[in-house]
Amino acid sequence: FRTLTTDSKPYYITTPIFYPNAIPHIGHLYTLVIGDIFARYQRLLNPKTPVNFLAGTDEHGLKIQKAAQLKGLPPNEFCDQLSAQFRRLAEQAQVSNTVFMRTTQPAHHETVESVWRALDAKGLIYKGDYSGWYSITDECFYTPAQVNTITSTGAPTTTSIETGAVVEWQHEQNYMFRLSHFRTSLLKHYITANPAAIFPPQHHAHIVQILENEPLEDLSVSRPRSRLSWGVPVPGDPEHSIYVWFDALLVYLAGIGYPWKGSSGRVEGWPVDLQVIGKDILRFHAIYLPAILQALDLPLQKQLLAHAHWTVEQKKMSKSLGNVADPFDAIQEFGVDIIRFYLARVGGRFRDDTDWSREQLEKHDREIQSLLGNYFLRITSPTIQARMAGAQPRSLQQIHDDPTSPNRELIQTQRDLPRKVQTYMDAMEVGEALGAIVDVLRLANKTLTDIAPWKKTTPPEDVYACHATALETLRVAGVCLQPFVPGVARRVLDALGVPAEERAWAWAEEGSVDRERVVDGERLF
Ligand code: ME8
Repeated sequence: FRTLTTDSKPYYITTPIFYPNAIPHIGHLYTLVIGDIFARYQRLLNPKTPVNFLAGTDEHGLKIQKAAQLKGLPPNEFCDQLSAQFRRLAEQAQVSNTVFMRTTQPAHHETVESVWRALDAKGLIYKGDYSGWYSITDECFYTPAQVNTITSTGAPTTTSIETGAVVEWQHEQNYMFRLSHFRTSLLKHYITANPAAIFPPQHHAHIVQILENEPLEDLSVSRPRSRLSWGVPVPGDPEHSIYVWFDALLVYLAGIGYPWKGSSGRVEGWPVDLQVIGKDILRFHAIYLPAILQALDLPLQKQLLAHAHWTVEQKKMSKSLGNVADPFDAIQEFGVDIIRFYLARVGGRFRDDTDWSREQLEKHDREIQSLLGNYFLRITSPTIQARMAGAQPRSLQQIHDDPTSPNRELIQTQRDLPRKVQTYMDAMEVGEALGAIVDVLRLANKTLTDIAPWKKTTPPEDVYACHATALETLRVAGVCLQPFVPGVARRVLDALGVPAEERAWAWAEEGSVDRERVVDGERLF
């Protein structure tokens, strides 16, 4: 197992901070859950290293300003109401974030000002004339090459080719960040220093291709106050507000108290070890943020995981389109563990968009209930207890070493499971990791059916061996399931009487079940 390195910095993991322009949907829940799986996994793997886990809401900008106006509310009240929904979602989904940042918090505001001043002092911010196509939905400028104008339905509309969002031509005086200075150093980072920085690899290749082939233009980082009143004022020039993305990306620094430095002289808790984002915001996290970090002489994020999207009828689920599935309803109806299981199992490959499907959700509900819940009930039934009476106790090793034992394959597979899951998790293959656990449970169910310990003709010794193997399978699976379905995993381990201090990852291999402590007939779901 991986042990502590000399770098005793807390593990730092982040999700995006979401726009509270509407209530959250399944896509937001999914990102939170994926982040949480990694956070919980890290805590189990290295129990001595604290995990900082940031989530939050991105509250400035035109999109929020406009949405609040439509509701007839002052933007701060509007944000208070909706931000609370994102926080409630994280709580209901048992997401173990340690901090929930709102960009309207004074602490965040201070970080943004301080970064602005630092970049300004280095001559990396200048005032210039800027024109381009702005999308309020996407909160970014597009170049003429990135948009399309359609005239078929009367008035011409211009939209972003990438997202389909409507754009408007803007010409104004803005502050610019010298992003163009960082093209070579970013390329060097992605090609030589950290060639696996972005996962899945297709996104890494895409970013390298952009940096190699497209001109990296300076970034407009402010808007005239007359257009954008809901934002952090530019230090020293209150006629301008800071661009919402520049503000938002700094939340990852604000979340660990930047610019505060510890006794080492380093920014404590930096860098981020893992950023989970959707592929829609890759450019901001893979180009803009790293450039700002290089400008600040800070180390870059170690790893970016850019996942694909949940779709409805092949269209991206989005607040702007309104084609959303309600995560609160889903949790209410199926229970949090089933939803987490479905999101991780189906969405754990990160590469392809997936249609949200009630039918698939129900299928996965049945799968885990049967493989885990029913299995536990079957193995701890009074019939089996009675059928074991008088059997000579044997250790798992003895059961395994018996060449005729029908439990051998299961024992071996279950022993290999923690390492297998770890290998997948370290490669960020969350779907495969969970799949490996499901495979062991499937084999366990098959083994149980083959041995049929409830049959009168099965000798008590065989019932005992089958029962002992099953309890151990459940224990190992229970430990390994903790990051994914924390509630069910806790109930499995509680029912097996596994002490709290024996649930860390290393115990999956080292521990054992104390039969005296097992509570029979528990319902796990
Ligand atoms: O972009 N499928 O906020 P946002 C999967 N505030 N994930 C989805 C999704 C879908 N259909 N829809 C949204 C912003 N997401 C900025 C981020 S970070 C400094 C600022 C998830 O509310 C996914 O993680 O539009 C995506 O990247 C994020 O929500 C966008 O949320």
